Amino acid sequence: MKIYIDGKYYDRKDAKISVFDHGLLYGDGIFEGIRIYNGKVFKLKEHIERLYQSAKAILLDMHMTEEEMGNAVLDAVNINKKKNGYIRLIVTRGEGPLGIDPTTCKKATVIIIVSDIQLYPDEYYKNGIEIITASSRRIPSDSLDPRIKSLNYLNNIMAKLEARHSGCLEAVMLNREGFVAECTGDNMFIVKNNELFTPAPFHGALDGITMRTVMEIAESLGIKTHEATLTRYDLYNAEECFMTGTGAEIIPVIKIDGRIIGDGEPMVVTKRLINAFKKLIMS
Ligand code: PXG
Repeated sequence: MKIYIDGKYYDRKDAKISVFDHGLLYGDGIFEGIRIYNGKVFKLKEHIERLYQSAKAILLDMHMTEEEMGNAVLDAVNINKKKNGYIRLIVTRGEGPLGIDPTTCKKATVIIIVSDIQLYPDEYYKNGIEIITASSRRIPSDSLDPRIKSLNYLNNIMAKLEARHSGCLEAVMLNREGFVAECTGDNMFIVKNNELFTPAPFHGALDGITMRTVMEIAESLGIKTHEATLTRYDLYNAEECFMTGTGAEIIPVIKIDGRIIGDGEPMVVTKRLINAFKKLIMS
């Protein structure tokens, strides 16, 4: 495995960054998780665009054009000879003195790891997954816009811990008002009257690339989609529920806080979307 750091490639054991990097010291940085399917980088343009929008929002000087960044990602994939896998693209504020002030950092650090990912075991894709609602809430959007894919995941990690302590693999997070935001690393969808509903980003959800892809697929299948305001009641009474993300892809949810969703097994709309998604990524 060859890891890209600031224009050079290193073996895994030599791929190291400074302990004075503000990405480590303060979580000051942004990232993207991207898939490689069948020799192609999936939705590269969308991921690069989101990365640069995150950078703009946190006033991070990228010192590379979007095109150069995209080419660096493609180069890293080629050097690692990966046909199917997962790319972690990270940009930190860079090295600087101790002290939170980001203006003291000289140059952003760019890291590209080309590896593999499987977030959930296969059986969960077939049979569905049980999740809980976490008591840890999403950071309010007026404090940190959820569309920024930042290196600050501690509140999601707290929710993930709650899930693990209840014997589940994932948790739904609510926003400060108690509306459904998203899961710790996935967007959330419900099906009601054969239409799709997902919380709007301003409720505290990342503007997910898989979420947008699923909405496009659904529309092409004649399934109406809505960005909506959802409560736990809506989740419990949904006909179907599933999560989406680059890591998770589409995973059916069959139980939430002990309530069985629909028939308690992956159902027709979710299955149709999973099949169409599989076709798309293999095309
Ligand atoms: N919400 C959050 C908080 C995320 O971190 C998503 C939604 C789904 O967005 P995309 O654009 O990927 O459809 C994410 C993405 C990991 C991992 O290593 C996490 C994500 C993606 C890939 C890997 O846990 N989360």
